[in-house]
Amino acid sequence: MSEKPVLYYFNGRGKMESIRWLLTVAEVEFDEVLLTTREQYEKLLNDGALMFQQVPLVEMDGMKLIQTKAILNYIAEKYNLHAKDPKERVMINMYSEGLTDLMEMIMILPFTPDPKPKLDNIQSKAKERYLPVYEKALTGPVYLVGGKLSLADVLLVECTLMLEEKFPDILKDFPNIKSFQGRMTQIPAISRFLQPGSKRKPAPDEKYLKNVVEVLNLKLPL
Ligand SMILES: N[C@@H](CCC(=O)N[C@@H](CS)C(=O)NCC(=O)O)C(=O)O
Repeated sequence: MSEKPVLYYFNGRGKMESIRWLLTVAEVEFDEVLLTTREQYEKLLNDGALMFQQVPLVEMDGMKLIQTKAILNYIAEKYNLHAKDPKERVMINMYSEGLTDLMEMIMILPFTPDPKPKLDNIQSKAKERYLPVYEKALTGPVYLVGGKLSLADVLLVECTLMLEEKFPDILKDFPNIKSFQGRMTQIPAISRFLQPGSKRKPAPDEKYLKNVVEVLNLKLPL
């Protein structure tokens, strides 16, 4: 098995993108196997690599890791991006879950027949339910939990950039989050990740959608 983690996923963001972000912030180099054909996916299934017949799959430390949250937690624990005690851990997990809920709403948009009402719903949920929580948590502190960089911070910067792609002004009433985003994007590893040519994936397009549908044999709408 390779020394570097190997990420098996589509050539797009989806559920793997947060894992790419976290490895990047941990300054861990990784390789990717991009799934472009049904045959590649069937091979993984036939080899027994996918415990629940789903990707993301990350080969790392001699293990075949699946389930996005489990993978994120493993990487965060290993690279000192998680908590130092159970109370901090539960806070990091609570903040992280909120962000993954919000990002999943955005993630499934391209697979939805009529995205406009969904988009409006995401915007109001983001403004009224989610962003106020992070705005308040960042009144004073530099990081969300425990005075140090954690998984929750990495997901927050990813999520804010994703939101701004859809709603460019969305952070205008959230100055603490905006300055947090400014600080985070100056971290050298993140700044490199945001440059063209990095392993960061672009927002989903028709080609990505078609690829996922073919590889997974999906019946749309989901
Ligand atoms: N709870 C899992 C869900 C993974 C998941 O839904 N993966 C999709 C691709 S993003 C998949 O492999 N779907 C195929 C299937 O469920 O048969 C996780 O978070 O990793």
